[in-house]
Amino acid sequence: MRAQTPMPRGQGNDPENDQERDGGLATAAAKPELKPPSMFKVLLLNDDFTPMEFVVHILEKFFAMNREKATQIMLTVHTEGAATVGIYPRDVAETKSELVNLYAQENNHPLMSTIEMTD
Ligand code: TYC
Repeated sequence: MRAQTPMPRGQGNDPENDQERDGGLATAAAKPELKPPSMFKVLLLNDDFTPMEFVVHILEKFFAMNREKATQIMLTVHTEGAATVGIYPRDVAETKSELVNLYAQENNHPLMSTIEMTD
């Protein structure tokens, strides 16, 4: 049997006890932030000049697609004018789109990507 020493106020060891944790102050529990982040599509736009092989390379390099998937998406952009190539939180989508545009520019191709909020 353990000896029971009285516990002074506010020095308990129960982490679930708000009053002890807050040093005796009455505090409101924080509202839990449960909203998932808005998601953004990265779109690839067609143009008349960028070589198909370069577009396939972009999709492999920045969107981790295998050659077959990259070729299929490239042809969708070519025939439809644009296609979604990935969906990410805003900062990731912005970064990917900017990296694609920079890389195309560095390689002297007019290829453009842009982002759009999902519904
Ligand atoms: N239309 C281009 C061509 O005929 C190919 C292309 C595909 C360009 C997709 C851009 O996002 C693009 N060479």
